[in-house]
Amino acid sequence: MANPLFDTLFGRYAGQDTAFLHLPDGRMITHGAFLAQVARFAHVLVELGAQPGDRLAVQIEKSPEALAVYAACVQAGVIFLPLNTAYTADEVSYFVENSGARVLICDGGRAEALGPVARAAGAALETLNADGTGTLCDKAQGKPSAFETVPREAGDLAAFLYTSGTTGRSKGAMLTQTNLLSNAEVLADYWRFGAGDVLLHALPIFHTHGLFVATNITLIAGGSMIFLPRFDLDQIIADLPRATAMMGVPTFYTRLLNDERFDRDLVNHMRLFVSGSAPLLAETHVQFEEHTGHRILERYGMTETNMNTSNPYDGDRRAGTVGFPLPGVELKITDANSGDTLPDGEVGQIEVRGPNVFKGYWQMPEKTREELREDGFFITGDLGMIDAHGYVQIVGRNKDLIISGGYNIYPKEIELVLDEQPGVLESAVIGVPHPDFGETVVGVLVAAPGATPDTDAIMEAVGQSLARFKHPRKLVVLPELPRNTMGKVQKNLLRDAFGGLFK
Ligand code: MLC
Ligand code: AMP
Repeated sequence: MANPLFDTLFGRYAGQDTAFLHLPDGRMITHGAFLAQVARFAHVLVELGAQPGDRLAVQIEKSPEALAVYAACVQAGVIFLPLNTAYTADEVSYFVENSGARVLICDGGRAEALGPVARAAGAALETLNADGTGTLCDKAQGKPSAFETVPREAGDLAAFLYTSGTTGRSKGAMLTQTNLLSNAEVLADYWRFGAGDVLLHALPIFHTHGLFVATNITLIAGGSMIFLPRFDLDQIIADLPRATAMMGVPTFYTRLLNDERFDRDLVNHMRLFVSGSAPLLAETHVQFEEHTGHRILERYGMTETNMNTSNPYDGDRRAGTVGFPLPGVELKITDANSGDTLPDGEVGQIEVRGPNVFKGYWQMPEKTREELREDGFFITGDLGMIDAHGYVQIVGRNKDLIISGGYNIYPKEIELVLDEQPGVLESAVIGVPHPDFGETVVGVLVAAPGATPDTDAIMEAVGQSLARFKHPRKLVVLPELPRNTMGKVQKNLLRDAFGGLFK
């Protein structure tokens, strides 16, 4: 095949009038119409000077056109780099600079703030608004509705997804065509997706879950999606009757369970509910089944690896587990010090290998070597075990990471900002249980000698540089941080002390 990812996901639909996207305003976009838009965008990318292998960064609202930009990149051989819409200009600046992006596409409302970012990085700036207007669409008008697909090898890069690290610096995970394609093929089969499926899609499309898992699977299977701009309870309740499947983070399911309109009758016809990106509490799993008769299918993945494990479609979907390694994926539990494989039942670090595992971190060979072994096993940073029935259980993390509503937050990044604030000697950022987001952020500050930190001013400063979802929901001031004999901050003690704040 000339361009395996494009040909398999998109190219085969050219000219077909089958349903692809159902939109909240009642419009339906066919596969053929979508493909024509993709081709027009691909012509614009070429006009903007984007060559195969160049990076194109986007910070745009979810829309059919936004999805078409992803497909246009695949068709033109350009590496797609989606960014969370909540990121501040400071944050976007790092990603554009670090990736050496040739083009940055943003919402019109952000063009003024991001203009200097694009200029400083030598990137072309275009706009694409939530309603499909903007300079990108202006330029696409009148372009041909067919584009000669740029040939790509299976091992060529298709996307960069940035993921933060324990040092606070984000790393660009390089994903190949094979990484994406192999995983979509396996999952569509494992979860029995078919042309009759209508996926209720309320996830953002700048992360693995909404972009690759949900979208690529639907495309492989020939199904369609109810494509919602965001998770809105009223809209979800209204659309569930015409869906067959839904994918979400645990917050989706706890919010649904808290709504009295969400009952057995509403979802009797549904084929599948999938949860991932964060731990689904066993009690949510049980409550969901009692309430609806459906067992949520929980799976486990990462930006670097796509999906690794899944509970079975037909067999027993067990609460508190993430199921079995997917076909083609090897998973082992190892001792963090020796790297030796541990027997079933023992807790250790989770390592995975397979065609789903990324190629490495962009321009960070040392980081890549630390996490991706020479034999192809990737050290996930998650701690887990394989139980007596072969199910994988995740029991914790070997990395200092908070997952709030499915978004990853690295404490170090926030601590670096807090430490710089006037009156602050040092800080520690922890995750504590939260009824809606699963976990949320608490910042613990120690005052500089004789100073009283102004927490309101500090929150304002944090808001300047960090996305809203990373902001501490509470700042507390302590005389000192608990440390062990090695001088390491004992975050577990802080979590014990403040774990009840949001209960
Ligand atoms: C929004 N806010 C969040 C937040 N989302 N704060 C913390 N954590 C989050 N996840 C902020 C808002 O800016 C707002 O700020 C306030 O919290 C309340 O907003 P809301 O209206 O209640 O939030 P909402 O817009 O409904 O968003 C919540 C959400 C969303 C859970 C629907 O965060 C979401 O779609 N999450 C999915 C993330 C995801 O796709 N992860 C997959 C990663 S891929 P204010 O100013 O109003 O207080 C991956 C690999 C894998 O991990 O395995 O899949
Ligand atoms: P990300 O960096 O956004 O790709 O997040 C990946 C991380 O999310 C994993 O390393 C896990 O810690 C976590 N994760 C994903 N799915 C699950 C799950 N089903 N249960 C527990 N944690 C999960």
